[in-house]
Amino acid sequence: MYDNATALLLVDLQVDFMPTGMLPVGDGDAVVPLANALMPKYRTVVATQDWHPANHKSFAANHPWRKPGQVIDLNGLPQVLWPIHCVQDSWGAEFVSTLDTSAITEVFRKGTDPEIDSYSGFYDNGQRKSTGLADWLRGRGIEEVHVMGLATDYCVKYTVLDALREGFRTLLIEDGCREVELVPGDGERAVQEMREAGAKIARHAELG
Ligand code: VGL
Ligand code: ZN
Repeated sequence: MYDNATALLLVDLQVDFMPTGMLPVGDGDAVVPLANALMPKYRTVVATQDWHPANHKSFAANHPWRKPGQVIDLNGLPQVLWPIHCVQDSWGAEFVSTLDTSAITEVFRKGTDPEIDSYSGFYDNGQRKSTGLADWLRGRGIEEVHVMGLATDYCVKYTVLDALREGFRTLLIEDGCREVELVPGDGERAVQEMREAGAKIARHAELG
């Protein structure tokens, strides 16, 4: 059991990010048993949920003649276009059925504004609107977060960078993550970026 000031953050363990989902993360299902094993060790477990309206502008299908993987300018920010995924109330947006959701303390949803994407569980990609996660954590006396989930090079990375910016000691559970890797090497580069920003990187077996 960790002390009460440490929370586990589970990033986007949803059907659409599993290998058979709409935005498949290779081997993404392999981290679910790890999440289940870790949850009972924390008093506070937060799960983020990518939660897009069907008209979300991160979907390639909502732009004529665009396909997934292309990058556009969306309201002044570069935006990777994705397949339709994690549409609010759809099956693909649900937590994967193998995840033990009974141990989750609170769920934070993100990506609900169709005009801006939100990889981080804390803020949208323009740092314009907060999900309330940082204040919620502080309200519970949390000082340190342990982060795992999907995908290393997008939602995990931005969640970790924002956690650090918000002043939380932040540890990445490296073997609890998998990457999308639109470009080969993106996963490794993301881990490097998190390390340089001040995150501790550990494998789950090394956790206290
Ligand atoms: C994610 C791309 C689009 C993620 C979410 O969870 O990493 N990636 N939406
Ligand atoms: Zn998304």
